[in-house]
Amino acid sequence: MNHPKRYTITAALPYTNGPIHIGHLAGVYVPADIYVRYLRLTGNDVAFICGSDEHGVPITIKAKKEGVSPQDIVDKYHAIIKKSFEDFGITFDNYSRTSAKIHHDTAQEFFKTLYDKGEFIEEVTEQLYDEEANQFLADRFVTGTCPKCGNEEAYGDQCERCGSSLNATDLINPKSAITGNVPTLKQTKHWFLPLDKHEAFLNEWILKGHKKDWKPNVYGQVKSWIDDGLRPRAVTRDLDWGIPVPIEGAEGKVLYVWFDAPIGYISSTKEWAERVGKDWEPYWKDKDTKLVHFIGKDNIVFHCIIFPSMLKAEGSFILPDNVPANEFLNLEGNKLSTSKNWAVWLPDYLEDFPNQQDVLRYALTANAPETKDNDFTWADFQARNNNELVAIFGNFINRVVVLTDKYYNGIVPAPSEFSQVDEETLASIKAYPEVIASSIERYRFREAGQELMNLARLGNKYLADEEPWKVIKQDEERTKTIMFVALQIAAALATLSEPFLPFTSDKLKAILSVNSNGVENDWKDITSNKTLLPAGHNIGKAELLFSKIEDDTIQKQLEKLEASKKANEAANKKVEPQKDTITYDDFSKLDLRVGTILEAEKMPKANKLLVLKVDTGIDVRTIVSGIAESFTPEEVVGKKVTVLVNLAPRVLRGVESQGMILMTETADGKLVFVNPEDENVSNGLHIS
Ligand code: B3M
Ligand code: ZN
Repeated sequence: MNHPKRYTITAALPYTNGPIHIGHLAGVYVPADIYVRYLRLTGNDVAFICGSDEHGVPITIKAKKEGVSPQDIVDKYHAIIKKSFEDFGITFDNYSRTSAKIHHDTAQEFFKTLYDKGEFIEEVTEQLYDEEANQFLADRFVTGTCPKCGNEEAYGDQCERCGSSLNATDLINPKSAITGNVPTLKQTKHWFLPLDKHEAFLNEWILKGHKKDWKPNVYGQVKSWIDDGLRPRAVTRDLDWGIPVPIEGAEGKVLYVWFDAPIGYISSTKEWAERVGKDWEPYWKDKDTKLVHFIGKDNIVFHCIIFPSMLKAEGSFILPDNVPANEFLNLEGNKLSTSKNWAVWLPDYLEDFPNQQDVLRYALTANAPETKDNDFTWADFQARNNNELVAIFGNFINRVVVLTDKYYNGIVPAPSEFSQVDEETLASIKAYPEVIASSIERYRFREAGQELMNLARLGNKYLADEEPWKVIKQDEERTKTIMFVALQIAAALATLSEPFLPFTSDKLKAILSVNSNGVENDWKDITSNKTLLPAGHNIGKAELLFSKIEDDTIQKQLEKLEASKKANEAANKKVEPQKDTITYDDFSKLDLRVGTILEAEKMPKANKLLVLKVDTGIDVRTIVSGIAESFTPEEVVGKKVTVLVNLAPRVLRGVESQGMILMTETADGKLVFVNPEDENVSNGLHIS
């Protein structure tokens, strides 16, 4: 394999509005760290760059919610995120933050360069404005219906359902995220990056260029955006949190967070270079440097279209060689969500599973959402640990080390003649670096991780077939050969596991006295003719690499999830204010009766409606009810319900509805028949 020696590897800058969770890890940081560790191990010059993304609307919203300043929020989460990455073993060369001076300077300078080159369009346009909050609304300050896919919860910068990149004014029925009000339009001046002007270049570079080897999910998204036609995009905002726009006439305006954040990769590289006494420029400007961005799928447009257009417009930078974006990880069947607290948070994991970073790394890699969304379950986590790490990898190492200690006092025995199986086994070891490397270089980390486990499987099978514990009784020489071969597999695992299981790799190297005592192995040595653990080498004592995870540990995690979900639902439940007072006469106008549902069927072509036949005691009548998303027809037949029988009839989809069934809803939005005793309904919920 012939690759350039210098790599700039970036991992998406996490927003500092919450801690890191397993979705971030699986999508971005674990694969990036595997890739980087592999590159370092194979002798490359790597800058692994990250930092906190401290601007943008989510941070201001979080600050408002908690009644503190945005600076308080970013300081708090920057510290938490940075520490948890370190503790988890993500080996960034530099972890910066976008509030750093070096970043403000770099981003402003970048803007200024494009401005001076005439790369922006300056335009006064009408933007959404919240009169009550006295503020322009862009990005996550506004939600509404996506014009492309109809998602009613699209944001002013992006629809998370279909991935479209949007302008706030594209949204149908926009609503302010601050007050809930319908925004008005107000004129304001902004600077736009004319993406349409870069369409030809993007077409050439990505679609006609060599980017066919990009992951199909990435290539496909980019192609559809380009095919749809690109439009100018504002790169400034009317906000008070962010990097001031560095030109005259832009007072009170800041750079759009997605303009400054990717420049954060550059400023973080500068910060690193200054610290270690290097020149940053080759990492961003030498065309032999390979630039790779690790991101999640919601960031594709920014890394494949907008940032490259910015870099191209600036003129002196290289462009990414690849953007291996992952799909999303779900948790126990539901979308991970910071705001809904549906997540496994990294700081919590590190506390609940001390010294078990590699178990999570392994489970997330084995289940990585590389080609489609995937689900993390605690049951799978337990199975990966118990059935693979403990039963295969750990078991093999333990047997080899214990037997070596027992038979030879920890000294690697000298082999005599190799059998055919021995020769084949030694040859297979040599093939693994290439096999694993090839998967890693194609960004197939699940496959790579499984190949590593296959090497441990090979070791286990070898021992099980050769049975040194039996052979020792008849043939001491043969036993030495078997143990020698098994020890070579163990040594290969110590080195090859480093990208995937770095803590285990260190432990195993210590056990085998590798990279000390004169034995030094790197990735390439495994393929070479070098003996990884020579006869006479003294290894250390056995130590458990992994331990079994019991059912009650898993049960605790499941309970924790359930509890945090319930707490969050209760906290987010909006109790509507009381309506205007009515008189008894008003009330007595309502004719409420007990009824029984006799028949139910779905209203054709309507997702929400059921057509019911209800026995009200007075008569049997038809009632159309909007409950089809909460009940199947079969579930409601026979149910006793409260019916408002004197509501004026209404025709719905051609069917006359003669009354209304009273319903309420549970905390998670499911409708139920009125029954205050139902444990899922809480105080203050509306009956309607
Ligand atoms: N902070 C978005 C995110 O966390 C954003 C990434 C920036 S990378 C330059 O999804
Ligand atoms: Zn959409």
